[in-house]
Amino acid sequence: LDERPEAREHIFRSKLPDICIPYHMTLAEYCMEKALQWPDKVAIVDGNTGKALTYGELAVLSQRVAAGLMKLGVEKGGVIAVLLPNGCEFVAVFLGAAIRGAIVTTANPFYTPVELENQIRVASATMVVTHSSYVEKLRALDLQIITIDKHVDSCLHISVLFEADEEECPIVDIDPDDLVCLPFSSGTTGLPKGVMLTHKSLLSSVSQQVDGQIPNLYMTDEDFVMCVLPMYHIYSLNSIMLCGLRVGATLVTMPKFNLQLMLEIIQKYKVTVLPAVPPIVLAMAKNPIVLNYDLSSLRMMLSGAAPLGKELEDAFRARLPGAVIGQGYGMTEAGPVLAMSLAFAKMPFPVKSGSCGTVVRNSEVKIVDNDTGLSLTYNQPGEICIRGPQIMKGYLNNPEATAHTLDKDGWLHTGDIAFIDEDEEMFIVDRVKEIIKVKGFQVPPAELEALLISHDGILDAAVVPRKDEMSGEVPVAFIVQAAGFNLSEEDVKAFIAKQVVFYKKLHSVHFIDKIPVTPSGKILRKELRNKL
Ligand code: 4UW
Repeated sequence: LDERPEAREHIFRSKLPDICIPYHMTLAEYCMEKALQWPDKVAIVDGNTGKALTYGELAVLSQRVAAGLMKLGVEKGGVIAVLLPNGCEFVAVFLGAAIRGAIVTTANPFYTPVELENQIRVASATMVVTHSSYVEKLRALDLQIITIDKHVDSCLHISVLFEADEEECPIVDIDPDDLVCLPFSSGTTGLPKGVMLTHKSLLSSVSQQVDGQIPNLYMTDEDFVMCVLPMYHIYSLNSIMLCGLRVGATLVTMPKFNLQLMLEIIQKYKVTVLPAVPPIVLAMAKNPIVLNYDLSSLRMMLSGAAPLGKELEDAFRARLPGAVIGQGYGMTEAGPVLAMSLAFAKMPFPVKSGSCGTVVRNSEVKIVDNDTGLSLTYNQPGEICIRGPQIMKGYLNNPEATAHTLDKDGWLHTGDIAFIDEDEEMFIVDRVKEIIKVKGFQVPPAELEALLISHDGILDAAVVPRKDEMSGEVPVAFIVQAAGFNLSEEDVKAFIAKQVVFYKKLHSVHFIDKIPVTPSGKILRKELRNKL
């Protein structure tokens, strides 16, 4: 009997050769390595205002931020929350913190005070950089607040960072396994957790996408990359911001999505790369106003963070045949990119609509049958597991959740069900985890269920996804009402709506007698989904 692991496991790899990843570098050094070659090139331009920052300016600004953070007492390993819309402030603070050896936790600025408090507490952040309009939401927390726009009482102003002396930029001994970023994700189950991403994780993920002789995601210093997806989400942070800087592209930022504005900006700046989520692909493929713009500069459209149907991909192709469309597949815990379409490679491969890509280089993927634990071969659906230098170190202060997701052999279990065909293309067909994806945003059912049962009139609750043409999925609740209460659907919706960010709002509420559970007490989510 052949006892070697490779004899027992079917492992999938990229069709491109592995590359040499410069693990010894820090993330900031790596992303700004070539900045000196093009100091006068624009690194970031605000698509609305035209305000621009060159690579040379960004390099100096991030050194100033590092110096300023040190002066303010932020130590190596200290955690800073960044609560900002897309723009040069986000990028400079992120890089500056990385140079300082600090860790950035990113969150949606539209989060409610309760959502923010949870994350800031779990992350042990001591400082937040934000816009003056969000300060009131943070007042109750014990935090040093820095505002990027106007001065606000008892807060510092961003000038303490941006006008610090770059000569005082600290030289910090950073290990590749030191943390640099702490995004939050609920993973396969439960509440949002801090995902420990190290310098090595993010650097590896960027390298797997854009480095080497035949990059998988071929972007160059001639590209103008649309940055409309929020930088606080790992997709934009990694595949737009960090990849864009690494190759010397110009990031064209927008603080929030607006189709018409985005089209104007693509036309005006001759944007070449458009990373998007399925609702944006839908708009590009179907909305008539798209036809009023000259979009001939667009050469590449990426979709990710949620499933993109084959029909939609084909509709986009028919409308904009000059642009290559394809998908990437990411998960915060996976650092984040697991697979990327080889249509984006420097030497592109033919690909099929509906595929979420081929596993990235320097990584292994296996597809596991969750009943038998065996790894499967071509065309057999099972849970995707990935192993490589890019995956997370674990969940912050949560060994139990970490052990549930990362096994002893170093495999990350994604909770996504997929098969891989003979051309090494991956197709996601289902999800065995709880998470609901609304326009690519995570909505953790456990969070909504906890809020629901905190209501005196609700005995038990379960939240599951319902398919939705515009958003992909939306959360809906099943409720067991307490005796003596007469709650309406609207009462329950309103109760949740005031406590959560807009995309977590409930779309419908169904009253039932009992939430179906397994003998061990786990909610039978599939049964509820089938009721819809
Ligand atoms: N098809 C179907 C997909 C797909 C998908 C993700 O919020 P998270 O943790 O993370 C993300 C990251 C997405 C991403 C990052 C970088 C990148 O280049 C890229 O593609 C261009 C995408 O979404 O949610 C993770 C979960 O989201 C689902 C899947 O369930 C995954 O576990 N998901 N991408 N193409 N589903």
